Amino acid sequence: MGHPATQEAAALLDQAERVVVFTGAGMSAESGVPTFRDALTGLWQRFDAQALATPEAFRADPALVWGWYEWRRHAVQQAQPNAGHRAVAAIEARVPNTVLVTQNVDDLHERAGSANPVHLHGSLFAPRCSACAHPASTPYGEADEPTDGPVPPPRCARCAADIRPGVVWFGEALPTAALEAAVEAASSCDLLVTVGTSGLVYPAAEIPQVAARLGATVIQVNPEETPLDRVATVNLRGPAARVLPALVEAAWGDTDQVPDESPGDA
Ligand code: BJW
Ligand code: ZN
Repeated sequence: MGHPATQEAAALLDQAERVVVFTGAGMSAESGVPTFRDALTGLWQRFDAQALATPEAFRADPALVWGWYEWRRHAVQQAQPNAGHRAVAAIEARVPNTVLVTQNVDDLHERAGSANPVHLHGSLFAPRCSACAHPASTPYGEADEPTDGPVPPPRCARCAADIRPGVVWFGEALPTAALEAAVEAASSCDLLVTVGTSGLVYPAAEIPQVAARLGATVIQVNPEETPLDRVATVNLRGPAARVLPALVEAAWGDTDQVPDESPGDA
C-alpha cells in the first residue's frame, strides 16, 4: 500500500490506453546528470547556462560552448540510467500505445530500454556542421579524455565550417518531425505523465497543456511546484527514481519487466 496520491495515479495509469510520458532534466538528476538550471558545476560555475545555450554564444566563442558540451557528453557517458528511466520503459512495455517525449539531450532513456524517444531538444550525440548541417561522427576519438574548459570544435569534412552540438538552442526552432509527433501524441492520449521538468521552456511546455486541454488526465512527478501543477490531476511530489517505480509497482506489481543495462556496459 503506497501513498493515496500514488494509488490514485496508479489507477489512472492502469486504466489508460494511450499514454504520453513527457520528461525533463529532473528525470536524469538521480543518474548524476545535473538539471539544466544546475548544469554549471565545477569550472563552469561562473557561466550562465541560459546564456551558453544560444547560437550567439557559439558564434562569439565556439571553443567555450563546444567545450561545455563535450564536458557534458562525457558526464552523460559516465552516468547510468536510473530506476525512473527503467520504470518509463516498463510503462512502454505494458501499454503499447505509449509515446515517450523527452526534452533531454542525454541517451539515458534509450539505455534503459526505451526504443524510440521523441527528442524535442536534440541530442548530445548528434553533432552537425554549423553551416551546411552535414552530420558529424561522435565521439571524436573513442578514448578521448574528459574536457574541462574551452575546446575548439572540429571542422566539417564537407565545408570546413565549425561542427556544432546537435541540440536546440534558445531562439532556434525545434525539429519539425519531433514537435509534430509530440503534439500528435499529446492530442490523442488519455493520460500524460510529466516528469522532472520546470515547465518554463516553450514550446515544449505546451505539450502537457495540449493534452490537458483536449481532455487527457495529467500526472506530474516533481519534488517542487511548477507552472504545470494547475494542469495536473495528481501531483506526485518526489524524485523520479523513487516515485516512478512506486507508481508502476502500485499499478501492476512487477517493476522489473525491463532488464537492467548489463554491468560494465558504460
Ligand atoms: C526533479 C528531480 C528529480 C529536480 N526527480 N524531478 C516567453 C514566452 C514563451 C517563449 C519564450 C519567451 N521568451 C523566450 C521564449 C522562447 C524560448 C523560451 O521558452 N524561453 C523561456 C526561458 C522563457 N524558447 C525557445 O527559444 C525555443 N525555440 C523557439 O521558441 O523557437 C521559435 C522559433 C520558431 C521558428 C523559427 C525559429 C525560432 C527553443 C528552446 C530550446 C531549449 N533548449 C534547451 C537547451 C538544450 C541543449 C542543452 O541542454 O544545453 O533545452 S534549454 C533547457 O531547458 C534544455 C531543457 O530541455 C529545457 C527544459 O528544461 P527542463 O528539462 O525543464 O529542466 P530544468 O532544469 O528547467 O528543470 C528541472 C526540473 O526537474 C525542476 O522542476 C526540478 O524541480 C525537477 N527535479 N530533481 C524529478 N530527482
Ligand atoms: Zn559543413
